[in-house]
Amino acid sequence: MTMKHSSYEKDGEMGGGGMMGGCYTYPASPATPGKVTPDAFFDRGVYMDGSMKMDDGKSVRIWGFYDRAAGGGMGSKPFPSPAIRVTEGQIVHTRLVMDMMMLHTIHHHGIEPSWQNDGVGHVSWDVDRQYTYQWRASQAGTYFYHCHTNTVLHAEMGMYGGLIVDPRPDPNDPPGTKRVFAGGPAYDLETVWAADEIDPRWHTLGADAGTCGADVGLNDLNPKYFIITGVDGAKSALTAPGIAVQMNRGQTLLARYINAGYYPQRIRFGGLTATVVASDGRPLPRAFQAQSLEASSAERYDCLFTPTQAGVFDVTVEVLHWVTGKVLGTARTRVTVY
Ligand SMILES: [Cu+2]
Repeated sequence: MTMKHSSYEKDGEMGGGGMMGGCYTYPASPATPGKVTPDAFFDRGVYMDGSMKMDDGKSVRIWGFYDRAAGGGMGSKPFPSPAIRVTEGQIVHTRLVMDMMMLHTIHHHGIEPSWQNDGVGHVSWDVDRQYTYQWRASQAGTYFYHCHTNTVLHAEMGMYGGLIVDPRPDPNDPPGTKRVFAGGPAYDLETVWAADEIDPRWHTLGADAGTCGADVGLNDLNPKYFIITGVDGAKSALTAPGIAVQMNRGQTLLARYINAGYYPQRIRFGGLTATVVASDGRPLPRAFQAQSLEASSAERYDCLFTPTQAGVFDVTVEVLHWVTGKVLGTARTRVTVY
C-alpha cells in the first residue's frame, strides 16, 4: 500500500524537489493554533550532512537540529542537538525552520501538548517550511526531543536532543540552589548520559527510505558503535568533558540518564550507589537506591550520587538484544571523585 497524504498541503507551497518526498509523509506548514506570547523561545533548523567520528577512525553520517540563534548556525552541526531547557510553568515556543525543502518534525517526548503541537507527523503533519510548536512545561524533569518523520530512521540518524524542565526556584532556598523537582532533592553538579547504539548501514539511507514500500531493513538494527551523548563509548566518553564527571566528596551529582537507543540497556554505576528520584519526567513516589538500572527505549532516570570515598568509578551502559538479552556492546564513561 502506498499513500500520499495531501490534505494539509497548501497551494503554492509544494514543489522544489530536493529532500521532499516519501509516501508516508504529510507535508504542511500551518499556523500555530491559539498562538500566544511565549515565556521561552527556541529556534531550530535541520542539518543532514553532519558526521560523528568514532574511536576506530571511521565516521558515520549524522542528521540533527541546530540552534538558528547561535553562532555557527547550520555549520555547527551539533550532536546531540542543542538542549532545550525551560522552567516549570513556562509556555514555550519551539520554531522549526527549514531553509531547503525537507520534511521533519520536533516531538517533545514526554510533554503532552495539543495534537497539533505534538510533532508526530502521521497524526498531524511533517513540517515542510516552518512551524512553531507551542507547549507548556507542566512538570519538572528529564525529557528529550526528537524528529518524528519516518521516525525509526530519523531518530537513529541523530535527530534528538535533551529537554530539561527545571522547577521554579524556591524562595526559601539560598540563591543558586538547584533541585530536581519542586520540593525535591538538591544537587551541585549535573550530567546527561544519553546512551545510544549506531548501525552504520542505517546512516547511509535517504530521508524517505522505506516509506514507499521498499524493504530497506529498518527492522534490522545491527549496532556497531555504542555512544554516550554523542561521544563514542569505546574510549572517548571516558574523558569527554560534560559527560565524564570530576567531583569532590560530599558533592551531589545529578546524572540524567536517557536510553536514546532502540534496544534495552543496563547501566552499571561502577561501584557508586545511585539514589533514583525520578523517571520519565515524574518524581517517583519513593526514591530507591541502585547499583545498576535497566531501561527500555526512551526511558529516563534521574540518578543522584553523593560519594563519600575518593576514587575512579567507570559507568558502563550495556546494550541488550531485545529478545535474547545478550549484551551487544558497551559504552563507558567515568566519574572521578577527589
Ligand atoms: Cu527528521
